[in-house]
Amino acid sequence: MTKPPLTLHLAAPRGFCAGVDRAIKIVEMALEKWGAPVYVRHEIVHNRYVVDGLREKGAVFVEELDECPPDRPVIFSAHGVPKSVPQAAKAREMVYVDATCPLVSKVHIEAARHHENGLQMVMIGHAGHPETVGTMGQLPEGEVLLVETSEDVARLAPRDPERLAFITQTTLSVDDTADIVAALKARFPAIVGPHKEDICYATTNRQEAVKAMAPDCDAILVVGAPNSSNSKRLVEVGARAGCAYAQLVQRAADIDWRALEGVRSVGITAGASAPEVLIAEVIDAFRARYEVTEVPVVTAEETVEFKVPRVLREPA
Ligand code: 0O3
Ligand code: SF4
Repeated sequence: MTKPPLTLHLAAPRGFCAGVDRAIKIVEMALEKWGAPVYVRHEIVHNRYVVDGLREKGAVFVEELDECPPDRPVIFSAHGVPKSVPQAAKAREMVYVDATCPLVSKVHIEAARHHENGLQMVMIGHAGHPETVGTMGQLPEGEVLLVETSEDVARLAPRDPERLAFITQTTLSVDDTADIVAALKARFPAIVGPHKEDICYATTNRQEAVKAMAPDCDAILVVGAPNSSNSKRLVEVGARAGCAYAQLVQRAADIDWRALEGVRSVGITAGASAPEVLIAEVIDAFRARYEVTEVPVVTAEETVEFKVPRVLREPA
């Protein structure tokens, strides 16, 4: 039987970012250095395949530090942790390695600097997301006010509207965040903050690539996990940029082939925590059903790399 033709638009950049790459390496190197088990507080990155693979090598995933024994090393996930977490690890004399992405740590430092200057913070982020919890947890209770939408900005009741700064989660929608920042500046003209926001290069680039391909795609599949903020934003960006069907899939088995009946062009991208092997699996699933023509959609080149912490680079 002849296969129907299909154009596959392959977004680039897609998939792993430098912070995710580093965080996974940290767990692997910690397992090599100290042997199993090594504890990891929270999913190292939001991807079940990655987490299961590390678990097989001897990593034990927990949600809170007090679930770890004091005599085994513990790693903090790429999303960052409140200040109280390393403090508690120190108090228990634990060996810990912080896999917080340096671009998240940069936001923590920004928040601390504004606080030292006597400014109250407004954080643009998603309530309950570990990065938001970690960043808000850099400062004492009440010093960081959270907004998720422009409507939330109207409800803010800061201590002093003249002495405010804003920070953001790194994985937000670039366009939604621009609207929220505009609402903040309109209501609080004295508010200080980064040039635009704290959204990282990887989030920005992946959204750009999706925007570029969306008008040419009957459907877009984003490889990523349901708890991955940056992956979910890619689905929204694709839909908003004009693609009628944008869907998150964890791997090939999740593809709804009936929903794709009749499509002639499909866009493929992946969140920053989705491994290449799952992206390849999705592409292969299309090759099995269609006569595929691949079209790369390259909107940026990425060369960012982060070193692992020194403790893991030193000989055992
Ligand atoms: O923050 P998000 O839910 O997107 O996290 P992921 O999916 O693990 O991706 C990595 C991003 C990150 C660690 C924080 O910026
Ligand atoms: Fe770091 Fe950005 Fe990757 Fe988050 S998405 S881990 S901030 S590079």
